[in-house]
Amino acid sequence: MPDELYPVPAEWARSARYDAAGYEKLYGRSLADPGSFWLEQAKRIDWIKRPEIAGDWSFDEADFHIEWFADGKLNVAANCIDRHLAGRGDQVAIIWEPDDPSEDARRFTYRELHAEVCRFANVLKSQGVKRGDRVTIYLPMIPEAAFAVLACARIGAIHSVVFGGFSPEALAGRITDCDSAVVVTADEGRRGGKRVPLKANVDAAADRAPALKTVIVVKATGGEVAMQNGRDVWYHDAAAGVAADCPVEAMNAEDPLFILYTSGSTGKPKGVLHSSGGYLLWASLTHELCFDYRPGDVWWCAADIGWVTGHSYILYGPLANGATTLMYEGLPNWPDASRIWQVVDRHRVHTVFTAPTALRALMKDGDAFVARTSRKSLKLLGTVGEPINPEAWRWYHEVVGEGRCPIIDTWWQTETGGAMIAPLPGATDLKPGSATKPMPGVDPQLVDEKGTVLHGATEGNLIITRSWPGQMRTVWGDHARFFQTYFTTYPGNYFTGDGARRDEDGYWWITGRVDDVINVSGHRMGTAEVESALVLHPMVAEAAVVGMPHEVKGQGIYAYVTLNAGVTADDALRAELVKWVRSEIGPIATPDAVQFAPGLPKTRSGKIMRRILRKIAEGDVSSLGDTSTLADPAVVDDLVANRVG
Ligand code: 6R9
Repeated sequence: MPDELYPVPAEWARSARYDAAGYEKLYGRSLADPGSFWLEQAKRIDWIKRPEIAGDWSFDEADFHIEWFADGKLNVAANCIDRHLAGRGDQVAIIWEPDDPSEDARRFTYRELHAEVCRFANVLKSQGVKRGDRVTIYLPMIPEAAFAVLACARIGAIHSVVFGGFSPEALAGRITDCDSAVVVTADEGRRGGKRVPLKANVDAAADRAPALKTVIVVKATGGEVAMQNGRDVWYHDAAAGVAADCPVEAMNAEDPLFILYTSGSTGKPKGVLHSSGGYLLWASLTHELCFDYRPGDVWWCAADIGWVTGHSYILYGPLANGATTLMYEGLPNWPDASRIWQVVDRHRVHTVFTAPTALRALMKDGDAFVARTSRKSLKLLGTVGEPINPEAWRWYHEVVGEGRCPIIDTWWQTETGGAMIAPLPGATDLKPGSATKPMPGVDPQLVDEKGTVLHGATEGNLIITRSWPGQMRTVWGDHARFFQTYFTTYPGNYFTGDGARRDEDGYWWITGRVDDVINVSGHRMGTAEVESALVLHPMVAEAAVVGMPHEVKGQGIYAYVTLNAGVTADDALRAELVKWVRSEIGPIATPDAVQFAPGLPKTRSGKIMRRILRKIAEGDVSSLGDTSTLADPAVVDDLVANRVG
């Protein structure tokens, strides 16, 4: 059966920067002559010193290095703010929509953003932050989150944003790993009418994070918090004494811009490190290509700043492009399932960029919540974070976009800095569920288990054969792990950890992770991370965690737990373990099912056979495959008999 095809709407074909031929030409040039192609692209950035070299890299072990525009100098914050002051200083840069819809939105022009960021930068400096220092940002989705991030970029400090949903334990680990002496937080966060005790979480984390010396606290809700003398500083007090102007630091293109921790297939989150020049170029270029952003458009990426999507597409990409970017404090379905579309109407949003999990949740609540809003301002819709099922795609297209807005499904990763495979609205005919075609400079290939490159329409593991400017540069503090994780499975290539299919039209379909990472509501969770949390519980002897299909989250977390001898397995303990994991990692790691397992299926060499555990969690017990290599095949019968759900 041929795939459903949604051709480029005539209006987009006419008006967009690139049509199909334009894209092919751009892509062809990017691969044929990368040196001159990327130096030309680099002109979209304001350089303090213009680079004369583009990419200089090798994925081979003997000569492993990745550099882009290494002789260039720039300041990322100046690119996102200062360079717009002359032409669009009075244009709104950030629209902030509060959690509570009865409150007024706030708007900051580029000129106001400049003053706010300078002030924040001066506060950081007054607290001793210098170029190269790490600053942990643990804030809700309030304007100060944007100011803090950009203030770091302005003075050359490296920010590490930690999602506000992470536990004190997870926060402490991230502060310690990058040796960050300063944390920026708020009294409390607000989401869906509920308060999140951010400052109290920092207090709890501080006991386990000896590196931490200073906590800068933004007053967001006015909630009661304990301030520790000599360590804690109210932001508004510190800001009262500083100037609203702060010179920019001239950074080398390869200087680090930020660290963002992400789950991998081993227990400890990796500090993904991004560069200044290459990253900014990638965020800005992909924002323009995928969303054909035009001056005056209101752009809304409905992610949280705590994830890479928020970094690249709420802040860096759109602001580098002089956009009006909307920041939303709350949840997509609060107070009800029409909130997103109400916000669209309230601010005349042109593009919404969100995750399939949010769409599936809204879809469940029914079309009436959408239909009661106008959405006339919308001209483009985007998705990111996980494969979008065609049903959700069609709902987004028909019900939300009333058939007129192309759906831009962007495949990428924390590691890639920005979109890697995605359609261009004026160039690419769409197929629901396919991320379609690669961005300029991106050369994806499929390989089999042995690393043999596969040709034509087929399925395999997804590798990227060459470097691109937005590629991560290292794992903070562990360069060997960077090489080991991404470049040893298929030597000479970057391994994404994803599986994919390429169809007869050369379209790419991402099929999901092929490693021990699961994707819960568009968020990455390492199964090993959840296992480590479970075995910390005094009653747990062993744990194995796998993904299971989940109607809204995409994947849910299914945990098999072996208890210590003599411990009684009951529902109270099950509930306690779920709570335990939430408090160890955070609500995003909440197990959806906990099965008590007297034994786990292991090979004679002691390796847990996850393939079998996955099948049982999926409910697919008729095809467990060969279990004869197990040390004790009988455990499988028990697991099947006591399956949860
Ligand atoms: C940006 C982001 C990365 C993993 C990635 C893949 C999955 C992201 C996707 C997608 C299918 C898409 N993923 N976008 N799968 N289609 N459009 O999500 O980064 O949190 O690091 O997750 O998410 O499995 O490997 P990150």
